[in-house]
Amino acid sequence: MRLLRRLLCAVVVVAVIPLPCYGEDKCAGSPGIPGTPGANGLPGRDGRDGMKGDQGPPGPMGPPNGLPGAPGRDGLPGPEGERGEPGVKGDRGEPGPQGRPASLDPEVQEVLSYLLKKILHLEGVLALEGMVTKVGNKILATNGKEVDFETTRQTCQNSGGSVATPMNEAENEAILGIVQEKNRYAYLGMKEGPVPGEFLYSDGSPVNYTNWRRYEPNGKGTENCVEINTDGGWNDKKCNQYRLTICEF
Ligand SMILES: [Ca+2]
Repeated sequence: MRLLRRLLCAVVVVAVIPLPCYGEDKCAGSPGIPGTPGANGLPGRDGRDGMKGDQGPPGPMGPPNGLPGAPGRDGLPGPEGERGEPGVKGDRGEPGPQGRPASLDPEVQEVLSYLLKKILHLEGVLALEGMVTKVGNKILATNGKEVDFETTRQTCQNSGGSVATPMNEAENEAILGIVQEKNRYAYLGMKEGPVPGEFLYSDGSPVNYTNWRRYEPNGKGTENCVEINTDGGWNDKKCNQYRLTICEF
């Protein structure tokens, strides 16, 4: 009987799981064969309600003879339209109360004084940079370009000035300074009048300061403009030559 049990034990161990047996009298137990499943129990109680699901896709369009739905909500504002035509000009307003003359208004005088000071500073800076030459109340400036007399006149006028016109020796020297620096002759702001040899300022009045070179003017009506040379002397010259533009302000 003991032999039979030992044999059975060995068979089960080899057949199922190699559990250690180590030749003991009692062998460790091995798992049995699973039993057959039991019959289904009764249905459980209903669970609690789940969470609300997502909104479903829109349904298919209804038949064409259905009633129109309610109007939708307003859309987003559209882009800005084009500017409209200007309106009709309004009537002129009543004139305001009369102010004080500028000469008596201390505020105006203060502003003028401030501006004058600023302008003098700017003139000083421009002179320091060699961009203008100050002589008396005049400011002389050149753009470095050489053009004929008419272009010189227009250029100076467009800049708010006029062609440099020496009215005395100091002004002639100041113009000469620019002429020598650029080493170019320049036209002066005067032209020959109807009488040959008589030269006039741009306002038609006769020239009353001159610095003619020796034997000049000699054009006798054929050289209607005046140039200043690099020695400071004047020469009557045709007006279509290219000369350095020097304006005065
Ligand atoms: Ca001449």
